[in-house]
Amino acid sequence: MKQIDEHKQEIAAAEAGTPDAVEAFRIKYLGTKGLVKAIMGEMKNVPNEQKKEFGQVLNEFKQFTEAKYELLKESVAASGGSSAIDIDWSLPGDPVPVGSRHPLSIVRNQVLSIFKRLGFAVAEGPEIEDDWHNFGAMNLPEDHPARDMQDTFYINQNPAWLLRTHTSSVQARVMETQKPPIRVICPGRVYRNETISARAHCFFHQVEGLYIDENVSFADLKQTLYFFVQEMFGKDTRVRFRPSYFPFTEPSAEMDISCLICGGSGCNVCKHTGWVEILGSGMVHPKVLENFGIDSNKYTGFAFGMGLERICQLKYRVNDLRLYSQNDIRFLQQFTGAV
Ligand code: 2NL
Repeated sequence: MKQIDEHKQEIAAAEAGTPDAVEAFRIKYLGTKGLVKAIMGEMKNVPNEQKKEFGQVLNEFKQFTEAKYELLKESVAASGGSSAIDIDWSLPGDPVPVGSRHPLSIVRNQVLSIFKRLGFAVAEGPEIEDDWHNFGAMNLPEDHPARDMQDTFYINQNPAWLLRTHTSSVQARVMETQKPPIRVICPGRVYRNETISARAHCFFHQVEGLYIDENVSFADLKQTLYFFVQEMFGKDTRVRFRPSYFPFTEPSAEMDISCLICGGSGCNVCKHTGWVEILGSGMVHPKVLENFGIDSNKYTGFAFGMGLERICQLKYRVNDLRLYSQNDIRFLQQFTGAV
């Protein structure tokens, strides 16, 4: 009886600030190996004539303990699972680390926003493509080396599918479903079967643009891309076009900008020429237009494509392509200050 009195005092004084502490209380006093059960086990040692009185005391002790348990449970629930006693609300909060945008995303967003201001709409499409949208529609002949297994990833289960090698496949899908005037800009990841090194990777990020309407000329191509360069790299940047060849454009041109690193006087980045190549472009080949039922006598268009890794390398001086996909936060954190 004396023991029970002592336990009652202890129980009355018990506190529990968390759900775990409430559970510990239950186990200690009301569990199958708890105190209440243990004291009830004492019943067999009580002389018969006292059993009734002791039984009543025991019962009352059990109810007392259960009531206390309910009380603790309620007060923890009311305080949202933690007690007001053991929390110092004046402590500073846990820091929430703010991430940074990936440099390729930063550059992609910059490129897109410039072309959006010129009225281009953003279009996206699948990374797994069929031969027609990636190659056939783009006027690449059956025996073109780009179609080779060595250069293109084909899907094992169905070699009619491949990983797109450029986002021209997205423009193909736009031409398939829309009529001119067409003015789209297509960002996305593209894949090529290359041995990975500082200068080559098996995937990269591209932005391609396409503009088709009546009377679109090479002058429009030049002025559009010149405007892009001025917005992207600054008003002092000069451009030059060099004749080139792509199966999907005719005529074709590559565009260089004056080297951002040395300002044109010659350095390692521009291999001492003062110029660096940033994109390929040209007037859309009439065959490509006709592939989509676009009358090449009525409509003309220009198109261009650029690798974002290259733009990013020039803007942020990233000298190893592998850095973009290694997820090394020492690299990524350097862009926290960029937009
Ligand atoms: C490069 C060069 C280029 C195109 C992409 C294109 C798309 C259509 C029709 C015609 Cl739908 N051309 N795209 C044209 C010229 C160059 O990309 O160096 N890319 C990284």
